[in-house]
Order: sequence, then structure tokens, then C-alpha cells
Amino acid sequence: MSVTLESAREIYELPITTLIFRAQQAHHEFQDPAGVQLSMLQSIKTGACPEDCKYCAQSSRYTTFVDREPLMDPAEVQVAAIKAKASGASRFCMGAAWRGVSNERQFQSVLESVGIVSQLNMEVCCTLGLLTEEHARRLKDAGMTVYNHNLDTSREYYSEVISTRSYDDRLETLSNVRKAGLEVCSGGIIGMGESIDDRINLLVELANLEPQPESVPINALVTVEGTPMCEQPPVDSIEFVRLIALARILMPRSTVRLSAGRNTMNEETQALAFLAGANSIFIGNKLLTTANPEASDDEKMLARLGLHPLDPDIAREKQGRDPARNACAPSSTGTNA
Ligand code: SAM
Ligand code: DTB
Ligand code: SF4
Repeated sequence: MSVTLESAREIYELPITTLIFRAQQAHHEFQDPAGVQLSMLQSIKTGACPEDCKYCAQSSRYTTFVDREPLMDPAEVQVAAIKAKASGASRFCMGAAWRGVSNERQFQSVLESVGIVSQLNMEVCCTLGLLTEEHARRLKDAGMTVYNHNLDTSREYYSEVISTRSYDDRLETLSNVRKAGLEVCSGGIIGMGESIDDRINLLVELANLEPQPESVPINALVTVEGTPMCEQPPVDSIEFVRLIALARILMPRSTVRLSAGRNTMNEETQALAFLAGANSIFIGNKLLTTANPEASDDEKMLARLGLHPLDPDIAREKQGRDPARNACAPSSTGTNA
């Protein structure tokens, strides 16, 4: 049965006590309640992106602090992935400031990096922009398990944010990822001037995907000087927490990721987000280009909250997904969990 804006809004507007209670019910049924997945991001190609996403430090349309950097060699990626694993990450996500995959030689290099990281027994994720089914299959064959491509916002607000690719282009990429038998990671950004209904509609859109995304990153806008969105005010923390709770309730089996924006959030807000059902963070003091909390601060925060790094195999069992999908070896089957 599909989720409607009205039914989702009713949940969003519940008294906060009942909202968190309902999110906790879903969380305890389908997730390891004390587990938080630690993921590491690596920008493998930085800056000079032809797209015009109004929030992004890496778009060539805006003058920001970001310097252009060429595609990282597989050997450099390997060093970064080994470091990520040593710091406790169970997922390694490689991001490229591309509109999509276009250059075969560069794509071969990414495939090689994917193969190397997959040998380290971490979940391997890429975010390279628009993707054809063929590219998705080749990434899967190289050992990638999941692809990140965000819807970013509601269909209605989308044109205020990006003009160089459409909402349907994004949905088509997600469909190509699915057809290749990969897991989907898709979410969005809060705090770009959108309404509460836009935020709810983003989640409605994601919750109505069949199957639902295994992973839903919720980013709070990191304002970047030089971008058109640099003057946006910070997101209200209670609105943020309500949205996380709604994501948890609508997509009980998904990993809900408290993604960008933690650097300006206090620990109490993050604790509320975990109470509301978030169960993943990016670790390391840099996201792709912007700052993230120091590892030692995150360690202290998790210890203070009595939370521990999530074991992906335990998580998958509770989510009712196939544990074999987390294996490091590339798989050639096209089945979805
Ligand atoms: N270029 C690829 C793409 O756009 O699909 C991959 C990298 S892109 C940086 C990945 C996602 O990061 C975006 O879709 C957006 O949701 C998020 N993001 C980028 N800049 C952000 C910012 N300043 N604040 C919050 N989230 C951001
Ligand atoms: C996602 O939703 N958030 C991550 C990941 N997917 C690739 C990226 C956040 C980027 C924040 C801005 C930056 O550091 O450039
Ligand atoms: Fe390019 Fe991705 Fe940034 Fe958009 S979000 S400008 S596609 S790097």
C-alpha cells in the first residue's frame, strides 16, 4: 500500500513522545537498537563538477574553497580504505564530482578501486552521479554492494535546487541500480529553504519505492560560502528529529543515516536523532569536502550514549536481509534482498 503525504504528515505531527515511541518500536523490531554503523567517505574525484546543485561546494558554477583534484589512483584509494577499516568503518563510500560516468578509462580505474576495497571485507558504496544499468552491473561485478544517489528533495521543490538533471533522471538511476541487483542508498538534504511538506514528500517518494532503499541518508545542509544556498538558516533540531523518526517509521528495515551536518549539531540533538531511529554516521574529520566531527569526539559521544559500532551482519539479520550480500567477494547473481 502506498504512503500518502497526508498519512505521513499525520505521523510527523504526532506528539513528540508518541512519535519517538513509534519510531523506537520500529527500531527495536527491525534494527540492532544499540548499534550505529560507522561509514567512511572518500572523495575520489573532487571539484569542477558540471552540475549546478545549488548546495554543492564542488559545482564548477560557484567559487568555493574547493580546489579541483584529479581522480585518485586505486593504490591511493587502497591506503584510504585500509585506514578507514582500521578506524572502525564497516562501509567505505567513494564519491566523485561527476554528472555521471562518462569516461571509460576513468571508469576502469574506479572499477579497480572498487575491487581493491571489496577485498577488505567492508561494504563498498560508490556515488558517481547518473548511472546506466550497464555501468551498475560492471560496478557490481567489480565488488560494489551499494550505490548512493540521492533524490535530494521533493519533486515539487527540486527545480529550486538543480536544473541540470531532472527528478526522473534520478529515479531512472535508482531503477538501473536495482536492475543490476545492487542495494540502493538514497536520501536527501534538509535546510535548503523547502517546506515541511517538501521534506515529508521526499520521504514519501523514497518509502514508495519498491523495494524501499536499504539505506536512507538524511543530510542537514552544510552551508558553503560561494554557493547560492550559503545564507540558509540552520535546520530546527526538533524538525530534524521528527523527520528522522518519520523515516524510521516509514522505512523500518532501512539504515537511516545521520549524514552531513553533524559538525554543527550538539550531542543532545544527535542523541535525539538516535532515539528517533538514526543508526549510522560518517566518521572521520572530513565528509567529501566539508568538516565532520573528530573521531575522538564521536567515540566519546557513542560511549556516553552506550551505543556501539554496528556489525553489518547482525544488522542485516534483524532487517530480514540476506547476510551473504555483505560478503567481500564479488557476486554475479542479480537478486535483491
Ligand atoms: N556527484 C554525485 C551526485 O551528485 O550524485 C555524487 C556526490 S554528491 C556530493 C552526493 C550527495 O551529497 C548529494 O546528492 C547531496 O545530497 C549531498 N551533499 C552535497 N553537498 C552537500 C551539502 N553542502 N550539504 C549537505 N549535503 C550535501
Ligand atoms: C550523502 O547523502 N551524504 C554524503 C554521501 N551521501 C555521499 C555526502 C555528504 C557531502 C557533504 C558535503 C561535502 O562534504 O562536500
Ligand atoms: Fe556535482 Fe554531485 Fe555536487 Fe551536484 S552534488 S554539483 S552532481 S558533485
